[in-house]
Amino acid sequence: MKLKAVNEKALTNCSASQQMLAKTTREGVETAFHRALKKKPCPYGVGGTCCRICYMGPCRVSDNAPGAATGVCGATAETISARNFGRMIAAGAAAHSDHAREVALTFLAAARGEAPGFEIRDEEKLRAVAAELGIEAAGKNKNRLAEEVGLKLLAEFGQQEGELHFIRRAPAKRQEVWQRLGVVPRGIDREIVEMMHRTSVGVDQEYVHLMLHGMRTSLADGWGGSMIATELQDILFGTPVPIRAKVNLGVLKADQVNIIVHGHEPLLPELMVAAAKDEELLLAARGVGANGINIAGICCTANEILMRKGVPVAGSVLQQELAIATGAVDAMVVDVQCVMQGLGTVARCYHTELFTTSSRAQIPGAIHLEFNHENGFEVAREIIRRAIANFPKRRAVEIPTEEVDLVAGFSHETINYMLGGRFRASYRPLNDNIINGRIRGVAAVVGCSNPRVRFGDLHTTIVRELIANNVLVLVTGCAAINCAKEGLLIPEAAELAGSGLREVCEAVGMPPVLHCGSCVDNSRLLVAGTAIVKEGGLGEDLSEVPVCGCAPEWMSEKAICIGQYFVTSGVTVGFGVAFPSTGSEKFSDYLFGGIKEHVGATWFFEPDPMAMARQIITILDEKRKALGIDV
Ligand code: CUV
Ligand code: SF4
Repeated sequence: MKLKAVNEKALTNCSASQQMLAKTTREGVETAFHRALKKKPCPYGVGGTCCRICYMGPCRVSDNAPGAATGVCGATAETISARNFGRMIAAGAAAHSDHAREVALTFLAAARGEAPGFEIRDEEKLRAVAAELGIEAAGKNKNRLAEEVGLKLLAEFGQQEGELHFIRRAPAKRQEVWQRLGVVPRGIDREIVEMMHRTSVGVDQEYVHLMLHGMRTSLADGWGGSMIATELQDILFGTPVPIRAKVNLGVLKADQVNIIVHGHEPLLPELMVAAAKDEELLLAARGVGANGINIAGICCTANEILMRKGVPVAGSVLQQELAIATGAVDAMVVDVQCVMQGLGTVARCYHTELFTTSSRAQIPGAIHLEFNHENGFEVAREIIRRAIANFPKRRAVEIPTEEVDLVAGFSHETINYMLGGRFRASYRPLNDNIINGRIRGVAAVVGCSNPRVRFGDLHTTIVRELIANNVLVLVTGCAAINCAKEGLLIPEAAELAGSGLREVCEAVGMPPVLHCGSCVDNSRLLVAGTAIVKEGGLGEDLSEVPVCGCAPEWMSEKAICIGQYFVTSGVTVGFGVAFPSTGSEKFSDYLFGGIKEHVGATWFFEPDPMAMARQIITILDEKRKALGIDV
């Protein structure tokens, strides 16, 4: 395909990606960046007021278009945008929670000895979670106990009545807010199903009422599905501790068999990392002239195995096609979520073999080798064998040299231990530093990247501004990877911080930007925020603590669900790019304002990164003032 020249520098701040964009353009290989330039978003859809839920329509409505104020059924812009928003929350919750379900099933199989290659690694965390769930641990070995924990958490998916267990982790005051609003989730699947029902034609048509259920569904993710995924993965693979690694396309090696693992569930990737050390496979690799087997990650799969194993990260979501374009990827292994169909086409332009591995996802042009917990090791070895056989077929190889150091592994447990020091793990020092003003507050910068905005630039611009103003930054997902590529995730980055934050970072030896993991690990941020509240001195609820969240380059429905569970938990959240309520003034007024009366926090929309950073700082300062600690 002949492609029009693109301005690589305008598309991203990442030089390795710029280089690959020039290469793909030259070679006529279309990527998401090229397609985004050709396709403009639908003006109704972008504001959330395109309704496709029945065939009296589809209807596109607008607050201010004469004659287009309602759909055929009479639905108003606020109803339509709230319904669409609710469905985005449901889809996001479904994605995270179905990931969690798969992990729970593998966890259970591992406990029963039915999942070769998997075992219960973090017994300490297992015992802590069991105690929380009220499971009697005395006299039980770890597998027996894990079986009970697995069964108990698995039951929360299909639970019809009652409350999800981890809701009780939240500050007492926050739980009262949820009780009062009637938004405590009963069962994970139930809330998602009810959201789909309520938003089908002719059911719930009052936007605030719809959003109350949106809140309940989001909580079923944040304090349900996502939290279950994080906790069980920690027990199964180990709770992350600080670890050094490398990031960007330069982690691909010209002289090694390169295999990229991409997607979300760390199950098969964990086995692949282990299998890549197999002597027999290494010998086979040498047989085709390769000096080793190099596994690297993309997207949240990358974050998972980075956090626990220090596996190098090739890039974030918008680099999936660009990685293949290096010509040096012998196999790419994907499972679920954020995997572009375009990979199939790009892979065909090079020698890369693309493998789909989940029973839930296939892509035209990919080889489907299904993973389940019984055959995991064989699938891992088979893929590596095929990647080795593929190695001699490389052509048009050009690997960017960018390969940057980072430190990851900041679980809640790590933060507790690291800040508390050797003698007593605690959040006290963090709280004290917030109270004395060395740290102004804590901001979470999370979420995807989106070719509609300059890739990576928004994340890093915001983060630089925040740390310069003494805001401690926690990152997850693709935002974390993009910040790592700019060298913001090493202790030396403390030089870029304001004097207060810098002092704290240097005393502890930590970076000013802490990588807390994948998207499901945003649940770690809820736990960390709660630990700050419980430590004392900064209010009694998450809505009082100087914390704020943002996803400036978001694109996924999952991001909306995450944003909503933060807001429902009392943390104000800013999004960039565009916002799917702006087609309705009423619904926007609620999300950006009225919702505060319900949960003590709001959404805000701000596409400009510097303005976003300033907005976050303003919010933190307001919280400080309310607490009487403004300095
Ligand atoms: Ni789950 S959801 S693009 S990989 S952060 Fe990355 Fe993170 Fe968004 Fe997807
Ligand atoms: Fe149109 Fe109403 Fe049907 Fe939506 S539900 S497509 S607004 S008629």
